[in-house]
Parts: sequence; C-alpha cells; structure tokens
Amino acid sequence: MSTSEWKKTQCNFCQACCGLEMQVKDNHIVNVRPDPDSPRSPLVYCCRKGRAAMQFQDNPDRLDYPMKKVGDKHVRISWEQAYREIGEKTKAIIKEHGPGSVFWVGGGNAAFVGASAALAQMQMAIGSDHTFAPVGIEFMGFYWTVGRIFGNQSCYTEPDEANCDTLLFWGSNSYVSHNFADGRKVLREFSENAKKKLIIVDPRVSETARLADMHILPRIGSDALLIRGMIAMVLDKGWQDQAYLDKWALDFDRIKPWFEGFDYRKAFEVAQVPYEQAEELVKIMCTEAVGVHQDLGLFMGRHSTANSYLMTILMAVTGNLLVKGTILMHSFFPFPPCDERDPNHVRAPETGRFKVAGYYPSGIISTEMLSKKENRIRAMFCCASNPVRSYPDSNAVEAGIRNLELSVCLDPVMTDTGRMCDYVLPAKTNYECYQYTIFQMKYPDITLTLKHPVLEQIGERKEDGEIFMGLTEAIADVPEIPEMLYQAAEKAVADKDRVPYMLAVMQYVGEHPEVAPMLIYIVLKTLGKAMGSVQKASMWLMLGQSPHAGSEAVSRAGYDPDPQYAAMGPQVAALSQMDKLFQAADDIPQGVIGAYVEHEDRQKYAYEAIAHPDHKLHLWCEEIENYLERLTPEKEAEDLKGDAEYPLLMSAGRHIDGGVNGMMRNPATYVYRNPYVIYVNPIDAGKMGFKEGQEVRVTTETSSIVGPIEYDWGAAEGYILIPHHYGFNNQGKVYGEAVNKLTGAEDIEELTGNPHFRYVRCRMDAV
Ligand SMILES: Nc1nc2c(c(=O)[nH]1)N[C@H]1C(S)=C(S)[C@@H](COP(=O)(O)OP(=O)(O)OC[C@H]3O[C@@H](n4cnc5c(=O)[nH]c(N)nc54)[C@H](O)[C@@H]3O)O[C@H]1N2
Ligand SMILES: Nc1nc2c(c(=O)[nH]1)N[C@H]1C(S)=C(S)[C@@H](COP(=O)(O)OP(=O)(O)OC[C@H]3O[C@@H](n4cnc5c(=O)[nH]c(N)nc54)[C@H](O)[C@@H]3O)O[C@H]1N2
Ligand code: SF4
Ligand SMILES: [Mo]
Repeated sequence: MSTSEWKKTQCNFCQACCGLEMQVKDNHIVNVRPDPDSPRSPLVYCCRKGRAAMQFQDNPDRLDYPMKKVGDKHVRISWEQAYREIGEKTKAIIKEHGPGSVFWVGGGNAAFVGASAALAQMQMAIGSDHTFAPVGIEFMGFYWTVGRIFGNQSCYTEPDEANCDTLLFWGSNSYVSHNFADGRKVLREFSENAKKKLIIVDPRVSETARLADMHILPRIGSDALLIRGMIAMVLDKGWQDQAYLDKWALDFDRIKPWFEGFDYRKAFEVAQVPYEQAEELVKIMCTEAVGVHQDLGLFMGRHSTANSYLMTILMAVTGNLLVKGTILMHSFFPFPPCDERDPNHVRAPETGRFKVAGYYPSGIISTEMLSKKENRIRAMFCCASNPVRSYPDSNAVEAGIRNLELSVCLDPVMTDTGRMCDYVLPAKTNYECYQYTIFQMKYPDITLTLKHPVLEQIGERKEDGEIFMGLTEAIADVPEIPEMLYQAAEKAVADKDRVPYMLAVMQYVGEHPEVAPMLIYIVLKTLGKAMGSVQKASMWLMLGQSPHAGSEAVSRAGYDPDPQYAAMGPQVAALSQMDKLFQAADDIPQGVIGAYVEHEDRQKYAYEAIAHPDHKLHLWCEEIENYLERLTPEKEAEDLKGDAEYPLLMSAGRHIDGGVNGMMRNPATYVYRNPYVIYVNPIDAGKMGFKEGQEVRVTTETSSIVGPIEYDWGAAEGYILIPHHYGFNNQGKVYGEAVNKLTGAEDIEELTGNPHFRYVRCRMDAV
C-alpha cells in the first residue's frame, strides 16, 4: 500500500495567497487544509476553492503533451516539433510584417508570476510588446489615475488593515472574493469588534454588506457623481485636511473649481443616497483614519477612470492617503514604465488605443485581431488566460482568433481558447513546479513564498518559464553562453551563495555589451539549469531587482549581507542580502517574512514612490477636468434613465464562491449545485411573471443567452447578475453559458478603455 505525505504550498487562485498543506498520495493531491505555519495567512485560513485544488489539478481535460491543430482536432506532437514549427512560422510572419505582428495575452494572475521574467525577455528579444492581460479588464482607470497623481503607473495602494479602525469597501464583495490575506477573518473582526467599523458602498446587499456597520446603497453606476458630491461637501464645509494637503499635494487650488458650486444635494439625490448618510460617511472620513478598498463595482462600472481619480482625490482631501491607518502604497508591480503621453508609446495598430501599466484594454482585442491593416497583429502567444471566455464579446474574440496566422496557448488544460489555437502547450500547475508570489500586500510584515513542487513530473508538462525560454530560442537570436557561467551557476547552487555567480555574469556582460539586452536569458538559462527550474531562478532574479533590496526593512526581518560582500559597496551588499533571503525562502516552503516595514519606512517609501520630481501628489489633470463637464446631476439623471428596449441592468460577471474566474473548469466541482444561474431580485421576477428555476433569455445589444433564474433578495431591483465562470467545455460538453457573449467590444470606458462589465443594459424574456 502506498503512503501519503502532507506537503506545504500556497494557493494560486486569488490574491489572498493562503498557505496550504496538501496531502499527496500516488502523485495525486487527495486532501487540502490551511497551513498553520504560513506567515502569509497567520489566522490559518483558506476557502473552499483552495480546498478544491485537486479538482483543478486533476481536471479530466489536463494536457500531458504538446498538441497541434490538424483539421478540427488536436493531435499529439513532440516538444521538438512544437518549438520548430512555431519558431519557423513566427519567424516567417516577422520577416514579412515586422515584430509588431506578434502579441501576447495573459500575465496578470498569481499562476503567472514565475514566467514573467522569461516572457519579458521573449518580448525584448522579438522587439514587440503588444500585450493584453487582466489589467485591461479591471484596472485601466486605477493604474492610469495612479500614473497621473503619483507619477508612476506601477504604484499600488491598499488599506492599512493592521492600523485602521474603519474599513471602507467600495464596490467590493470581499467576503466572497477574499481580496486580501485572511479576508473573511479580518472582515469578521471589523464587523464584530465594537471599536471597529465596517462600511460598505454597494447597490447590492452583498455577503460583505450583511456584515456592515453602515451600508450605503447607491444607484448603480452613480458612484462618480456620488464621490464628486462628497468631495464638494468636504470643501463646502471647510472640512478638508489642509495640513495634509499642504504637505503631500500639489494643485489643490487648481482642483477646487471642480467642486465649487457643485450641487451635492442634487448629486446625492440622483445617486439615491440619503443626504444624512452621505454626510455621515463624509464626517467619518474627515475625522477618522479610514482604509479604503475599491474593487470591481468601481473599476468595471460606468466612468471607471473618473471613479478611481475622484476616489483618490477624496482620500487626499480627507487625509486618508499614505499615512498610518489609511491607504498605503507599499508595493510596486514590476510593470515597465508606461505613459501614453510619451511620443514613443506604441499604440494598438487598429484602434490606436494606448496601454496602461503596459497592457491594452481588453475590449479592443477582437477589433485588433480582425483588422485588415498591414501592420495588424497576427501571431498570438496566450498564457494562463482564456480570452475567449474572459474578454468582452466571446463570439468576436473567437472570430478574431480564427483570423490570426498563428495562435499558441500555454495552459494546464484544454481551454475554450486552447481549442481554437494552432498549438496548445501543456503547462505545469503551481503544484507541479517552482512558483512564487508577488501579491504580498500585508503590513507590517511582507511575506515571501517560494512554492516547491508538491507533485512529481507528469507527462511532458513544463513550467511556463521554461516554455517561454524554449520559444525565445526558437524564434529569436540568442547569445551563446560560455561554459564558465554554467559552472559558476552550479557552484553557486552547491555553495548556497549566488553572489560570485552574479558578479561573473555582470563582468561577462560588461565585456560583451552586445549581450546586455539578453541578460535575463543568460541568468535564467545558466542559473535555471543549475537550480533545475527557470522559475526558481526567476524568483532569485526578481528579488535582486526588488525595491526592497538593500533596505532596513529586510534587515529587520533578519537578513543582512555577508560581511565580505557588505564591504564591496551598496549594490553587492543589496545582492547578498536578497540572496540570503532567497536561501531562507528555499529552505522554508511555507514562506518567510522577508521584510518588516515600519511606519517611518512607509512614509519614506511612499514619498520616494511618488515619482513626480517634487514627490507630491499631482491632483490636477486636464483629461479629468474635461471629463467632469458631463458629471453633473442634471446630465447624469438623464444618462442613468432606463432604455425602452433594454430596461434592465446586468452585472456581467460576479466572483462567486464556486468559481475562480475561468480556472475551476472541472464539472466535479459543481456536482452538488448548478452555479450557472441568473440572479434576479424576486420583486423584479414577480413583475415580469417569472418564477425561480424558470429558463429565461437575456438579451443585450451584442447577443443573447439562456439560463435559469435564481432569486437573490440582495440584488438591487432592476439589476441582474450572471457569474462569469461558465460556458466552459470539458470533455466536449459545455457547462453553462459564457456571460461574455453578452458584453460588447465597444462598450468600454472612454478615457482608458476598461469594459463596463458591471453596467450592461439588457432585457429578459421567457423562452
Ligand atoms: N464578463 C466578465 N468577464 C470577466 C470578469 C467579470 O467580472 N465579468 N472578471 C474578469 C477578471 S477580474 C479577471 S482577473 C479575468 C481573468 O481572466 P483570464 O486572464 O482569462 O484568467 P483566468 O480565467 O483567471 O485563468 C485563465 C487560465 O489560466 C490557467 N492556469 C492556471 N494555472 C496556470 C499555470 O500555472 N500556467 C498556465 N499557463 N496557465 C494556468 C487556467 O487553466 C485558465 O484556463 O477575467 C475577467 N473576465
Ligand atoms: N470566490 C472568488 N473570489 C475571487 C475571484 C473569483 O472568481 N471567485 N476572482 C478574484 C479576482 S481576479 C478579482 S478581480 C476579485 C474581484 O473581487 P470583487 O470586486 O469583490 O468581485 P465582484 O463580485 O465583482 O464584486 C463587486 C461588487 O460591486 C458591486 N457593484 C456592482 N455595481 C456597482 C456599482 O455601480 N457601484 C458600486 N459601488 N458597487 C457595485 C457588486 O454588487 C459586488 O458586490 O476577486 C478575486 N477573488
Ligand atoms: S481565499 Fe483565495 S488564496 Fe485563499 S484558498 Fe481561497 S482561493 Fe485560495
Ligand atoms: Mo481580476
């Protein structure tokens, strides 16, 4: 009889990154529980999705071998053939149409991190960076705002849960979506502790709103107007935190006219928020330290860019930004510098849309793929993403992929996108390879986990990082690497000291400047070989480049440079410090606390992270000034009116317990309950003569789908909700309908292009 063993890892489904222990038997996960030793989820928490990891791991549609599309079937081929054919085809496309004909999809989820360095190198080597990722589905307005106000689109802000007494969740259903560590437990604490306050702004009586001390239910889509009104009230009453503004902000006087004379009473009325309630929230924000978590209700709503922009101004005028107990900036995402005002900023060839944080708005993908222009995009590399289901207008995305000259998909399973692609390459899951996490927003400690594989090699699956390296070699010119660097890497791994290795690499690159653009390739190739994993080497490389390298915060967590390297100057010292940290993460599979960031550091960090040369928040910007002209109570009252043909509103997508975006695609997960339902307020259903369980047709300007009604007493009247996890094909059978058949490629926000997934006009008919 074979024995089983418990192994430590971390869930890769959402940004909570809960520590998990997995029981493994005969190379299968047979049980999952929260890891009591995890520094990331110290309250010992995981949700049922994490516990269902085996259904993700052992999906009947898992891929073991590279597949090539022949006719309408996929057949097994060798890796050698896959690389060779993809390489030849891509090179031919580039030769005829230039590197800009190549584009990438994916790169935003926790599953992807380990591959990001190899992907970046592939893009550099080819000379194209047309990229789509979830940022273009959810965060366009947010990162654009951060770019304007902070001067850098890579800055990320999160509430300081550890030090605030009031948490405000705006358009976020965190009790279900767990969008921070130990999510449910932290929410319960804020709900149950009489000294703490939980405030929710959400038109639905969501699972989170049920825990709230105060729940504001604005009219759907009226957030921008409401926030503008709240700011106007603050200024009108003279309640702004002037000392804060003097210290941190520039241009306060320039934005004042945006709010002077603004009829906030009327704004609250149009937003259907009682005056007293709005005033109470404003007072709380002006007198207490408030942490704010915004999410998809704002980011995917109407006016999403203005929502994020105005929200940041509200935080600034009430002094709730970058100071203790409010909203902190404590992390950079490793986005490349990006600013559409830069004359060299490359735009999408057909629509001319710009990128935010390096990514195009998701809505344009089908239009770009269907373009007839000579310089159009033609060859797709898709990794850890399923655009046929996740992006607006599924039918158009499918047509777009059919119009490509080459399509390649890297995924552990045969997805709806994979089924359409010329080549499908079998990726390892996070439980089969080395992987690490970047979603470490947690204070005062920053945790770091290098996940070790909990399973042995299965089939010919490879880690994504390794696949991108193989593709790079097949497509681009790669340098020859001298044997001595391979040897240095072997020695570094054996000695558990990688500093001399990196010094050797730097010296080599210094002597051969022509290979400098391929530095990542050289490290991943040599150190990746010695470590037996490109992704493990990738984590080491990323640590060395972390903004925390060489910091006091890392020292406080117990990691100091080796004295011999400390004497060699700050760069080598920082490298040695991070190398020590890496070693600890490698030795301790549940992860380590890599840095303790104290309040003074945060202030300093926030100050430095504001990329404007004066280190101040720049509150004014022309685009928003112009945009606000339409954001008046009168115009909004008109625009928010119903439409005779499409009288209902829909939340196209909802992050429900039973799904993680498109990842839980195993029917075994859903045997006890059909999660594909159309949530309708029973009052609406009654008015329309529909009963629970009845099949109805939902129609939008784009298309229509059919599904059963489920009553949701929490849903706002006139607002239906359909989860976005379904419409997946497993073993040739389709489960549920894809909500993105209903969303329009052009139904996107004007300034930055985020889709309006939380505000789709529709109607419902009997079938
Ligand atoms: N209408 C509508 N659409 C939505 C939303 C909505 O609310 N409404 N929500 C959106 C949001 S918030 C997001 S973030 C996006 C996400 O959409 P996508 O970017 O498409 O990502 P996911 O659906 O999370 O995952 C896609 C794939 O990653 C694969 N995967 C898992 N682990 C690995 C791995 O280690 N390697 C590789 N190569 N693949 C892996 C899974 O098998 C899955 O097929 O979709 C969104 N689309
Ligand atoms: N269980 C589960 N957890 C997940 C995921 C998952 O698929 N399943 N996915 C992960 C990912 S990628 C993401 S991005 C997060 C998303 O996490 P959330 O943003 O929390 O997810 P949603 O379900 O879209 O919740 C949005 C809330 O906004 C509200 N809302 C809708 N319209 C409006 C409006 O006009 N104004 C306001 N103020 N609110 C509105 C909705 O009623 C809803 O309660 O979840 C992550 N966690
Ligand atoms: S909360 Fe997120 S990270 Fe934690 S177990 Fe659930 S899906 Fe995984
Ligand atoms: Mo997301």
